[in-house]
Amino acid sequence: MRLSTPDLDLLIRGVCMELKELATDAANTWCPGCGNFAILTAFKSVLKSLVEEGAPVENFVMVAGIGCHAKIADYVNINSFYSIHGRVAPVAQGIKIANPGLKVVGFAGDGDAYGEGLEHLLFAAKRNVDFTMFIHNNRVYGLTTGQYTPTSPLGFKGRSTPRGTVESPVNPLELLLAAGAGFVGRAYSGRLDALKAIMKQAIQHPGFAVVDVLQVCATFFNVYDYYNQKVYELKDHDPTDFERACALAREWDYSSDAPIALGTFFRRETPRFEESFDRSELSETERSERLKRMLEPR
Ligand SMILES: Cc1ncc(C[n+]2csc(CCOP(=O)(O)OP(=O)(O)O)c2C)c(N)n1
Ligand code: SF4
Ligand SMILES: [Mg+2]
Repeated sequence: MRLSTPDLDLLIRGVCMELKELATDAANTWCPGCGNFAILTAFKSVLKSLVEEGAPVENFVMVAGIGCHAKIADYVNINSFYSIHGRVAPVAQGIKIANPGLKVVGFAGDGDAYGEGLEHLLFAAKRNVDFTMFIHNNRVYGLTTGQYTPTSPLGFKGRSTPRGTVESPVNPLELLLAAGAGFVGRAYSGRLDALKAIMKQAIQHPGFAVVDVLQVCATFFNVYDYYNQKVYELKDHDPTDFERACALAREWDYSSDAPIALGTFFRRETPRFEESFDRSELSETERSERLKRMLEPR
C-alpha cells in the first residue's frame, strides 16, 4: 500500500486510527434495523476524524443514560460512564467542570432526556457547560418495551396506551431554544452523512450543544417510511438567526403531518460556565489527599 504524506504524518504521530480499534468485545443486542446502529457508526467515524486531526482519544468521555440508546457506551472503546435514567446532563457537567481538558459527549434517550431528565437538560442549556448531548429520539420507551414518551405523537398506541395516547407531544427543540441552548440541531438515523456532519459540528461547538436525532425504533415505532417522505435538509439557513430557528422548530410539532427539517437550527457562542467557575488549583497529590479525607468515616 502506498501512503500519502499526510497519512505518514499521522502514522508517525501514532494517531492514524482504524475504526475497528474503536470497537469493543461486547455483543451487540440492538434489534435488526434499529436506528442506534447509524448513531454508533456516525460517532465512531467522527471520533476517528477528530483524533486524526489531533484530539487525543483518551480525552473523550461518553456519558450514557439508561435505555437501549445507552448501550452505545458498551460498543465504543473509549472512556465512558453509565449514569442513571435522566441524569446524563448533570454527570456530564460534573466531569467537565472537574476536568475541563476532557471532551464530554452525552447519549440520552427521549424518555431519558425529555421525560425524567427534562429539568436537567433545560438547566444545562441555561448554564452552558461545554459538552454535547445526542438524544436518540425514537419517541418510545424502547428498553421497557414500548410505552409512550414525551415526544410520542398524539394517538400513539403502545404498551401503556393501547387505545392511543390523548396527550400531545412536547416540542424539544422549542424548549431548548427557549432555555438558551447555544447549539440546537436535528438529525435522522436514515441520513448517515448528514448525521455525521452535525455530530462533528456539535462536538466542536464551544459550549452546550444538543442534537435531537430521530432514531427509528424498528420494533416498537417503525416510522422509516414516514420519515423518508417527510425529512428535508436545511439549505441557505442562517443558524445565527434565532427567530428563524424558532420558526423552523415550530414547523413540525412532533405530531402533525408537516415537513421535518434536518440540520443546525441555531448556533451562538456565549460565555461558558466553567470559564468563570472558581476552581481550586490543587496538585494531583493534594486533590487525592483531600478526597481521601472527605471519604473517611466520621
Ligand atoms: C430512575 C429510573 N427511572 C426509570 C427507570 C426505568 N427505565 C429503564 S429504561 C427506561 C426507558 C428508556 O427509554 P428511553 O430513555 O426513551 O430510551 P430507549 O430505550 O428508547 O433508548 C425506563 C423508564 C430506571 N431504570 N431508572
Ligand atoms: S427496542 Fe427499539 S430502540 Fe431498542 S434496540 Fe430494539 S429497535 Fe432499537
Ligand atoms: Mg426512547
